[in-house]
Amino acid sequence: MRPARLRSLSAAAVAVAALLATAAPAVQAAPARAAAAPDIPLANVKAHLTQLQSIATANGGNRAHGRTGYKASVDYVRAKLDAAGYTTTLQQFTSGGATGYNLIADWPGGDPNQVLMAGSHLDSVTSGAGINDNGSGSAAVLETALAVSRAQLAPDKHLRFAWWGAEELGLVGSKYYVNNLASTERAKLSGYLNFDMIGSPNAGYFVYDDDPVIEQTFKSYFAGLSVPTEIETEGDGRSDHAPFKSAGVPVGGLFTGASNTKSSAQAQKWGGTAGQAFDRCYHSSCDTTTNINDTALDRNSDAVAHAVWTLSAGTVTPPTGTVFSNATDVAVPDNGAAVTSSVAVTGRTGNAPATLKAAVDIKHTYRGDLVVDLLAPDGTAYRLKNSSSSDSADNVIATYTVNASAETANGTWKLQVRDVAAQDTGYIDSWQLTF
Ligand code: DTR
Ligand code: CA
Ligand code: ZN
Ligand code: ZN
Repeated sequence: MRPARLRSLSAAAVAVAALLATAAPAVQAAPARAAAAPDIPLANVKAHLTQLQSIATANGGNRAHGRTGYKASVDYVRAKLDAAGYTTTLQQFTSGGATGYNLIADWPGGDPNQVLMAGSHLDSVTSGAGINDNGSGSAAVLETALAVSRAQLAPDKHLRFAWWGAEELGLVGSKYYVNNLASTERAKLSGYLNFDMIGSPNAGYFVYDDDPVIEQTFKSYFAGLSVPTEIETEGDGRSDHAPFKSAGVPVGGLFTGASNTKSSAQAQKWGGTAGQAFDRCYHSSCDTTTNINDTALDRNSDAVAHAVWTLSAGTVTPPTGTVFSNATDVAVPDNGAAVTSSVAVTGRTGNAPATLKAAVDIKHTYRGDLVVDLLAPDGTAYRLKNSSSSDSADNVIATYTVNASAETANGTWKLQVRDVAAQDTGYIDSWQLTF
């Protein structure tokens, strides 16, 4: 509420504001974590795409299995990795009478009994250069691997990157890798992250709905960007994560869409064109370097790095590092009824922690108008922020620590926001709970 402008403020609210204005909760710094991933430069990722495009152009217009363009693609990626200090291996296989190659790159160090993998297929279809499908995933994984080298990252877990052959023939390369991995080696895989089409021109932001920890790692990253995500539904077994999932390895990944059509609701939240395919050049000759959405490629490349950094830091174990988030905007009525935004907490055991972290992002002018509460699944309210007639600053972007140890962890938790003074409006942008 702005004191300079006389505004209606109920007497009760004035009394509450006066009484509690000094009781605003302390804003806690986010807990110290493993170093955050660096930004992945979009220009670097696009430079790899330019190289892959040149390779296709010089080799009959494609980078398909069994064609010269595929092996040239492998040689390009491998040379970058060798120069960056990786231990690279070419795994050969035969499909359709032609030799295929998987490129495997191990980053020296880390616990050999806990291996985190990230991969993408490097082959295209025969009809085109395959820049979105799947130069985009291959370039993002390559640039993330190079960022690991630049940072001289020394994660708790061992990092392994992979570029698969003959995915377009039916996940042939990744199946060959998993089937030829000794069961003792397979058991060491703590997770496999897959990136197949992450720069679609009419992009959607889809997260694979498989391992919950991997899924939440991606979802909380995009929540931090205030980018809503959806669960990937175009086809569970339709990329290289499928053989790993069948072998019991935790999997996850990102996808920006192929031939399915973007809905009006999706265009509303992501932009782009409703009624049009996410990628109109899917498996076509027009899948060239012009067939990329830079914003989607940049965001997804950064999400790849975030997941690699986060999930390879052995210290972030599920009981303390699981994030439940909601990035759907909720308008807060001016001087009106309270509104809520929910997160469904699952997979926990017992009660919530005594140091439950609630990170909120509420865009609202004159934040003194707002009262913010956390509602536990049983309805118990925990006051995060009181109103204050003197707090004229905008936006509530803060992390609160709540002693929720009396509450059952699993269930629907709600962020409740009420505007108790006329004028100045806003909305819940996103929020998350970290258990
Ligand atoms: N099979 C991939 C593209 C693809 C289609 N649906 C999905 C779902 C999840 C990941 C990838 C895909 C290809 O054509 O390479
Ligand atoms: Ca970036
Ligand atoms: Zn494809
Ligand atoms: Zn693909």
